[in-house]
Amino acid sequence: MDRPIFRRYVLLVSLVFVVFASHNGIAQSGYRLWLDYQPLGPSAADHYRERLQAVVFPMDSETDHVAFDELSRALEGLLGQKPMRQSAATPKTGLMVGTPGTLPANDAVEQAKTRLPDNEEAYVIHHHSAANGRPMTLILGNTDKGVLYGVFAFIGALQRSEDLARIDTVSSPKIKLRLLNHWDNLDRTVERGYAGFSLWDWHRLPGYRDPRYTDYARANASVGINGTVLNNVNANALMLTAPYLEKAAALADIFRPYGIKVYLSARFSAPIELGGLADADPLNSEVTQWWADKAAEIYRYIPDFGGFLVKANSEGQPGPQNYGRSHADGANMLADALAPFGGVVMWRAFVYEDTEPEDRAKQAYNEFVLLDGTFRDNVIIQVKNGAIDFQPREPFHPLFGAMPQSQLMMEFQITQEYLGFATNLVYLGTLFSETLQADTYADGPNSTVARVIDGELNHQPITAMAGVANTGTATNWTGHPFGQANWYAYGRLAWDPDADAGVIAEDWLRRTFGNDASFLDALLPLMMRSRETVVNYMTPLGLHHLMGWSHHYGPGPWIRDKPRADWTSVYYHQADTNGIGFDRTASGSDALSQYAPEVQAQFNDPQICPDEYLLWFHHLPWDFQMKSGESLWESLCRHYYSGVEEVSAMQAVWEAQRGKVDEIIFREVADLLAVQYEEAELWRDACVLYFQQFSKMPIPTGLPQPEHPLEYYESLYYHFVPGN
Ligand code: GCW
Repeated sequence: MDRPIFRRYVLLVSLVFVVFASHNGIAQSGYRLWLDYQPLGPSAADHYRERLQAVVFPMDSETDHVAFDELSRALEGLLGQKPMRQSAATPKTGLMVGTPGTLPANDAVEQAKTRLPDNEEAYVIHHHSAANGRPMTLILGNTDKGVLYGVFAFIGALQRSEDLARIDTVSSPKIKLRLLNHWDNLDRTVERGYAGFSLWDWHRLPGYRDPRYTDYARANASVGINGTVLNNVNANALMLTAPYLEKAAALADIFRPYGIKVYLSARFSAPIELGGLADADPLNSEVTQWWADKAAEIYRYIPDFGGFLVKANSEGQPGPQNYGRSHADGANMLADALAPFGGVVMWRAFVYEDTEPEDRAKQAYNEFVLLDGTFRDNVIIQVKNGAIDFQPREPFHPLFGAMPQSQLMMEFQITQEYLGFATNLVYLGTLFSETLQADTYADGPNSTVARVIDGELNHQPITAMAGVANTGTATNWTGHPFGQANWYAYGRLAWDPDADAGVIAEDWLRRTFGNDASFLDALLPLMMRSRETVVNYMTPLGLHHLMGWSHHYGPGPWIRDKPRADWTSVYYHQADTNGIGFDRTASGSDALSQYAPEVQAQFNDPQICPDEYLLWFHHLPWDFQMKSGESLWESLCRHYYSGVEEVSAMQAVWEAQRGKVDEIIFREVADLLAVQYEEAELWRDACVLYFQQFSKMPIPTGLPQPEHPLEYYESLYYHFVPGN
């Protein structure tokens, strides 16, 4: 983080701290996430208590009920006082919550109404001083959903101990569909899941409705997530059978009051597997009829069903290309089946050839750009943030700047498949923002990815974002206590892709751990730096895809000779005695030409290309002179070593927090940081030794030699790695 911004945080942090003494030593297992309403310090509590004694909160719907319950729960926990509901304002009333339709008309409501954006999920928190001087806070939504989001935002402000007179916000989501994607299998294993088993207890559904489902919905609603895809994109057709639809419907019923819709991953070959048809050709009328009937059946179970997510012709999944048809043929066929009911199709662009590949980074673009403008209005193309696969760092996916006549959505990975699983502390808000703020130049400067996916640039009516969930049955939901921050940050950025990752991190810290200024001062910079740290010890300077075979755990730069070249590491790093890196300029795969000329100009010349992307786009000799003046080899070593040192610095920062957080969580994070340190060392030593065979240069003086020879690292084998 740059210094001025950091100073601003510090200032803000200390100001709030002076006004309200905060609570210390929160006792929590992590289960309650950022919704753990521990008592506020006395001055904050006193400030709120009197004003929030009585509330006017008309209740017309289930959503109103859950919003009021949440408010009561929060006030009871934070202030030790449940609010009294009243039908009209009395002198004691400091809070009114509702819509222009449900609240009694008065000046305050009229004023707040004028500030409400035209969006059914928008809300305003309006501070009103009546003529008699009595202050009043209004939480006003256009609909009950806006009310719910407003209530959660208001609770957040109380958790941060903000002065009531300053809690005044207008907020409207920039993205319409804000989803989690669960890669959850029906046997409850989770593909790339590191936090236990699937939350969905299929066997006991629909009969047993685990209270955890409600807590899941509360957490999502609190950050604005309004959709969830329940099953893995590597889909089992069984999900679409009646027994499972009944189970999914039970979940949908629980989520509905929280404004959350259920979606399902659809297996493209389901008409064969379930319907007994001879093929799943999207132009075969029997197939289209099968899907139309299936859609009608699903809507009988789930009247507000969101739609399908589809992974087709990718990594062995069936799809329209099996029948010589295009992705548009497949997506449009499903879209037609859902259209009468208002459902959408999220069709993934994560595709690459089964056969001898073109540079994998180019393939999605090659397949999809030709189809621009041919998709139905209820199809949205789901594009991963980068063109390879959720690596610790990738340049933004070229498709974001290349399909102006199609609806595009973002797919991020919240689960840390390539970023250290649930043992590494990595705050992903910065990674998400980096992609969102990247400039595609599709329509001149400031054509950021955020503006593409929020529909501003190409005026797409349906906008969406998906995050591959990091949740599971772990007591604390995400395995690593700080993994919760990534769920939180994802939701906040889906609501507003231009939000500041630092503000979000601070918010999460305060809501999770309280408002102790010294704790925040220490932890905020740590979180903000943590992603760069992992890049340094795993894949610095634009390297990518160096992880262990298949399970993706630990370093594997030596991975070669697999069924496909682009599943190996040697394909991506291309290290040999001449140098290292993947040449994606015109002299190589020319993937760079898929970007706008302005973007090409940033990356094309290795002398100019930012270090972060250097070896993504260039193959360079080991003695190539870096901007720092060091050789490429030296710089590579320094990045690996500094990554490990940074983890050690994180450990020291955390050690100093003893007593400021609950002891169990303190220990858990401390232990996990120790694990992270070992894993970082492993990455560093394995990669440095592996590349040294080619550079034939010494590890720069002053840096310790790896403990073991390369063969040792290559021989390490891990049994039963989770998520595989
Ligand atoms: O990153 C890769 C994962 C696969 C995943 C695939 C995808 C669900 O290793 O496990 O499959 O991406 O996104 O489809």
